[in-house]
Amino acid sequence: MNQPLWFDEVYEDNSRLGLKVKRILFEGRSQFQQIDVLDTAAYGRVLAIDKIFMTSERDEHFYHEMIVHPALTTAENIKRVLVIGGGDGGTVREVLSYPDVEHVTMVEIDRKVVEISKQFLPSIGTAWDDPRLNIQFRDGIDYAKNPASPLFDVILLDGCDPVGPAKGLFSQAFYEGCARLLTKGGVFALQSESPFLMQHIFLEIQQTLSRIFTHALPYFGSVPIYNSGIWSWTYASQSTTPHEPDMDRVRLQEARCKYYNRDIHRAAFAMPNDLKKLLTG
Ligand code: SPD
Repeated sequence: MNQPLWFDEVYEDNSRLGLKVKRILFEGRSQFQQIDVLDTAAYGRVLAIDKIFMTSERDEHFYHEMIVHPALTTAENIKRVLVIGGGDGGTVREVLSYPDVEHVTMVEIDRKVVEISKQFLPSIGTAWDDPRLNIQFRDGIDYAKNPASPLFDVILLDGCDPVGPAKGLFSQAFYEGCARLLTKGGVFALQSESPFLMQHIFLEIQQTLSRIFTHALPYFGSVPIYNSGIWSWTYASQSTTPHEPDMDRVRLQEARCKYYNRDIHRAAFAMPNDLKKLLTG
């Protein structure tokens, strides 16, 4: 009898999250990384990069709604948005759900991730044809450092874990570049890893961002397909007062989102005691 096929994300040789695979839809290497698309029993179609789960048909809303809406409901203006990474299309889909967004630049290093996502994950990237979207296949690190890059009201960093080409997306120089590209009242939000299993990376991100921005506030949620389940994002801005959500924008999202609403938004910023101690001493 054939053994069932399992695909594991292994973290530091200490823990692994495994999914039973019904069918491998794509496996191959791009110029930058290993890309796999699997049809799984528990999560539907799943995208993995360098053997790390990125997103799945069944749980993608937990991640994409949370990387986008805390920033987009609170930034002073949301006309111009920059998304760095996010090659599966889930983040730009959420951004483009706001009629006030006039222009989105998506800077993705790996054209192949976009091609494969368009082909195998059409339910995630539903906004590829939106005329407000401009995709540039180039390195987000260079883009952020380039003095010729234009300014944005919101910048979202939807990158991988700090391995391979994504490593530089966790550096102070890169975050400084993003800060320079923000308009006044602008917001920078990024995925900031598991505050439990990857706590050292999470803490380093907080410390680095706090050196650059007036506010750097982590917020939390669950992403079932990520190792350890509990996940964090960080909200950073140069404003002197914290941003309050624009309730018209919140209501718009409450009418369409599966996960995000005003209570989730507020509760996500609640800080667990152990992390509070680690961050504030
Ligand atoms: N541990 C995986 C973190 C990956 C975060 N980005 C995922 C891309 C989804 N658009």
